[in-house]
Amino acid sequence: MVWSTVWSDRRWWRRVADGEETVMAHQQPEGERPAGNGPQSTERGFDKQRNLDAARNDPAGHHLTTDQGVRVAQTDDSLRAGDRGPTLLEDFHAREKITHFDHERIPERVVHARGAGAYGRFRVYESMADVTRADFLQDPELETPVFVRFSTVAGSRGSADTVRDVRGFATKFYTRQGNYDLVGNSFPVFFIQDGIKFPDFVHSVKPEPNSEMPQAASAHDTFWDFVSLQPEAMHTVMWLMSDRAIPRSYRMMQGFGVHTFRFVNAAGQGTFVKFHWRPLLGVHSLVWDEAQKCAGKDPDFNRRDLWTAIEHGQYPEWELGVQLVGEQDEHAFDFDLLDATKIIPEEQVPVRPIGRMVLDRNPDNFFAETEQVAFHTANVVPGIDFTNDPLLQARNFSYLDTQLIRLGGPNFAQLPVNRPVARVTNNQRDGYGQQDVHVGTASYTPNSLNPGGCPVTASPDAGAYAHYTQTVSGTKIRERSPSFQDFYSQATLFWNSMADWEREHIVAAFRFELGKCEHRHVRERAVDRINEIDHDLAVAVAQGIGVDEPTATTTNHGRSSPALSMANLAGDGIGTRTVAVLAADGLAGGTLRPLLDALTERGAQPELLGLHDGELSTADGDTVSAARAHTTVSSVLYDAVLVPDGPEAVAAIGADGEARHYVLEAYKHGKPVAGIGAGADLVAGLLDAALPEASVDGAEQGVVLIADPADSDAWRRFLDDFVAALAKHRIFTRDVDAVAA
Ligand code: HDE
Repeated sequence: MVWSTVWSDRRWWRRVADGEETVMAHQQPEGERPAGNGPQSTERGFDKQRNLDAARNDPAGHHLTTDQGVRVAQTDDSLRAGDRGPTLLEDFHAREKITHFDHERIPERVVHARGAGAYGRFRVYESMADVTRADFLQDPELETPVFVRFSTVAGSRGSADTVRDVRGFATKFYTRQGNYDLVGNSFPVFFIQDGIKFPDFVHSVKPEPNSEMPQAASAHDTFWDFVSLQPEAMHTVMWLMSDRAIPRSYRMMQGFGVHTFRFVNAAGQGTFVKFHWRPLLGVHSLVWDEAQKCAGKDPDFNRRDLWTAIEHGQYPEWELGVQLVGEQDEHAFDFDLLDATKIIPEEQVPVRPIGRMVLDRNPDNFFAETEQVAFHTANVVPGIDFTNDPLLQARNFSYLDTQLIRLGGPNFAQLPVNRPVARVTNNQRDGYGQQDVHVGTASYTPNSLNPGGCPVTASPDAGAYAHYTQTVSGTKIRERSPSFQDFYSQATLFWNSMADWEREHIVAAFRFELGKCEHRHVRERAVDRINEIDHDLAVAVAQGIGVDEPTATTTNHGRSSPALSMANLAGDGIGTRTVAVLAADGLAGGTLRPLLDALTERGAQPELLGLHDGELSTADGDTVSAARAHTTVSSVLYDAVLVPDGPEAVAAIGADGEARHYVLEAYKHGKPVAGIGAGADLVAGLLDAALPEASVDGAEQGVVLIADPADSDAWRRFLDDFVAALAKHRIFTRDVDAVAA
């Protein structure tokens, strides 16, 4: 099926199947477009997809050829002297095919190696001209194409998605003034203050160099050794120990620019700015036991989730927000705006929503697009500038440098995914893989040989980048500013802002991670550092990892910031939540169909998991198709589990250990569990047996049961309760420790 992009009635781009509508509303008629790789514009936007079309290679209707375009008659046997004889050097096709294969791999990213990307569009709500002259932030009617790459940080390219880690959230805006890259993370803060520490930090979290273990994990000695010796890390360590580090979905994750950047308006006036992405689906995470199991059951869990949602037309959306601080207020905070280990609490400077992004197209080719995309913090457009944050300054060096080795030379900006939609003309020449055929004799400025001396420089009024004017003076010094020396206040602020269940998960995470450290002194030092954040937290951690409780009492400042708690960021819809509906022959089709319809109508995705794949017979003599057999998936891959009615089916489900495990494991992970008729009896029986001491049912506990589905009032209540439980995402008030699952 061919997909194209149309203007939807919600004023967002969406793709529809071929045949319904194939014209892209923003496409400009062929003749009106400038030649070359220049802007393919309309009044309202620039078409990156058209820009990519030139590079797309679709085999449909074509013969197999060599790289030279010569058609190939046979590709299964090499050319040889006699059918049992030696292979001939003359076989140019075999040599070319194998040589190309030998060179297929490029170095993976030194960090953020594992990622998933998608294309989409961004649009500002209203002109931001008062603070920035950035063209893509002026006109609410203008939409700017984007490519976003989400990633984990520590793991290799083939590592699992659901590890405990920061997530990258890098956005390339293909603006008509050139590419702007907002290379952010899922946490608003970073582990270190100065980029010179980045190699040390990354070496500590990567697998230990002697054994190359553990993969994609911070739960080992070198990480905890480093962060406990480098206490500026402790604020971000708190985020890492929280559920923020195991997102349910990239689509349910916040993103942050982290550094303080600078907006500059047409008058040259600067405003400090912090960037925030907020997912419209709310912010949700996995629980740690589930995350570890997902890593085995589906190592592609987050990547698949993004891909599938986009393929199903459930396009993820984020709102872009900014915190703006006038230059006069640079020193109005009890932390330094240039310190990337600090947030600006939202209660102090609210986040102003300024626009929205939707991701609506998967890449055609992972390597060409997601792997070869090259982000760079220094890819800025007029109106966006840097600050002296020493982490940002180092990044402005590192990202260009790293692409040179990763993508093999200086022409990576010409790769289709990296190519700006803005016209590129300059005197940079040659190099490996040069794609452009530069015309003319003069490749220098100034020149009098090219017509008009082109390419000629532009004035800021004609769209040229103008660096923010700033007086800089100082003594050459290798020293950290005293304003960077408070390492614990905001770590405490984070801890104080957590809901009870978030705190429990943080304590458990610390115990798990430090419990993996072999060196006792590393555990002890980490507890000392935690003690600086909160004494009770340090005591709780120490008790779990077999070290002495810290004796030094520290004082918690008692401040909190509600915006930091995921409990306040849940949202209220059930869009794209997945429900595992266990099924077997003999299930009651009469109640099943309206249930599936009701959930689907509300945007959820119920899936019938049969005890066997294929057609299942219903009690009323009909058949329904299982989406797949329950043995091929697992409860950890779903947001809720439901057992439908039908005594024969329920008996079979109850007799199947793996099916029973679905119910108990979902309960343990805080997920809604539901049952209808005989299915309700099964769910209640399983939970009673697992937790004989506790009263576990009740819709407020996310256990939603209906005895008689024929009772229409009860049915309505059942549906409402189940939907409400799904919207909560997880019910963390349950006492689940005793559940063996
Ligand atoms: Fe990165 N980082 N980083 N980083 N980073 C890279 O660039 C680096 C930092 C982030 O999907 C590398 O192309 C230094 C903070 C993302 O392609 C490399 C420092 C934040 C991605 C690099 C930092 C990030 C990267 C590796 C400390 C959040 C993935 C491959 C000064 C604001 C981009 C590459 C993608 C990737 C260097 C710190 C985010 C080596 C030196 C802080 C999302 O250049």
